[in-house]
Amino acid sequence: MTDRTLVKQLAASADGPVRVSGWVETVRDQKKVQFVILRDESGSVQLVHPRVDHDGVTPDPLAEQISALSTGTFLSVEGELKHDERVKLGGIEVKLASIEVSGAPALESPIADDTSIDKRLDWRFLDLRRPEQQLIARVQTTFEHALRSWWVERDFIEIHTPKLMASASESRAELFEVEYFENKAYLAQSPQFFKQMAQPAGFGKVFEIAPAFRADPSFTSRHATEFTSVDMELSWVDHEDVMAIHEQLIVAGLTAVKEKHGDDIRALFDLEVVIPSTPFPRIPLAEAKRVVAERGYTVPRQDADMDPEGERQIAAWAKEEHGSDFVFLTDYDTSIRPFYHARHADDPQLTKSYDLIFRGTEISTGAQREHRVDVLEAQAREKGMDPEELGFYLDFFRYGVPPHGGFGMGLSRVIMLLLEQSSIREVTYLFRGPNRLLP
Ligand code: AMO
Repeated sequence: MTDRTLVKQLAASADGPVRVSGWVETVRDQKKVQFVILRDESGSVQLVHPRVDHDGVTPDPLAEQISALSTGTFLSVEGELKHDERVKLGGIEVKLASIEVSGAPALESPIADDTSIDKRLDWRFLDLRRPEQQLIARVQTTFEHALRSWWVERDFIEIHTPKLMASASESRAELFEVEYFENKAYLAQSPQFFKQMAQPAGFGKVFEIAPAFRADPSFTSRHATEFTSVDMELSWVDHEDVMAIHEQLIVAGLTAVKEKHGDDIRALFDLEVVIPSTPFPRIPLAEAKRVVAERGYTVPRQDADMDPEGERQIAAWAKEEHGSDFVFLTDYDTSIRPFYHARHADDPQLTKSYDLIFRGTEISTGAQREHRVDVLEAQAREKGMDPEELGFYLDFFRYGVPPHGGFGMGLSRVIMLLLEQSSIREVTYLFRGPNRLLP
């Protein structure tokens, strides 16, 4: 087991004995020669066995073993690596000496590339074997790692806040309630309260990448009931500072993805990763609605957030006017923002908050927070929230607290939009929705 060579290492390896391990993609069982395409996590390679039994007399147990191989079976094989330009698949092949089958021979796969997404999700472990899916998972790893590195290099502290909570973390809507011994608990909709707690705790700058839960019954391409939330919160900033950091993080993430996977993304998805220039365009929500109206689309409720078509229209505007795939919508009305958002001193009807739109879909919300406890309490009351229930949170602001702000960003949404996938179902390792708890 120890001397396994990855398929991607074979090209640079010398001709001679090798062991490769992976799963069977295809078997071509010809009269004189047999071919197996073996795939591992790094690529695929051709295995070859010139039959010795084609005279119908000489015994050839290896040929029999190959004939019996089913697609999807995991194998470890030994053989002779040979570089040969004539081999289409990478100019190399492995002449088989022995095959060791792992586990039971694979049953026939119930899915194919063109199977519906729902059925593919039923068989997600098979669906994930596709090279496109493996690349999506690698892109996410790289993007997440680049953000984490950016933060760690700048002295941020990584926190892990509890996902079992005694109260709602965003609003009473979309809240999962669970039995908790004699009491009730709620699944965290966001790390909001506890990432803010790190500010009076004196941590200065924190981040978290963790699950968040929303009892959202919708079946859109961008909603899940459990998703990975990428969060940041830091002291001594306003919403403008948060936006400036946010765009730097996006640039860092996309630069890393382009460097590491640009060629593979081009080959598999026919896409170019574009590194956005900064600053991203910024436009107040009210003005954005006017721009969208001028483009011929009226957002149905003027007192509400942008609807999906409005988001697409303002993204088209940002692309045409500023050449940008990203746009910040700013200055949301207090009526459509949570109680903890800070408001403008000169226009208390507007919050110091923003949404970040990427290619026509919201990926993030950020804001400066209200840190004056009397104002915060009044804003909570105004939103019909019970200051009693929020007591633990309001206490964070009673014993000294710096001004602070941050954002939350949906990881799957970023990856979906980056790789132009049709749904977050395609890019989430295991999707959770109103009717999906398995696998
Ligand atoms: P918000 O509720 O806008 O803000 O959520 C932040 C981001 O999380 C993602 N998101 C979702 N992704 C998939 N499925 C869902 N059901 C879902 N809901 C949200 C989106 C969204 O932009 N506490 C604030 C953030 C902050 O101010 O720091 C919050 O949770 O990409």
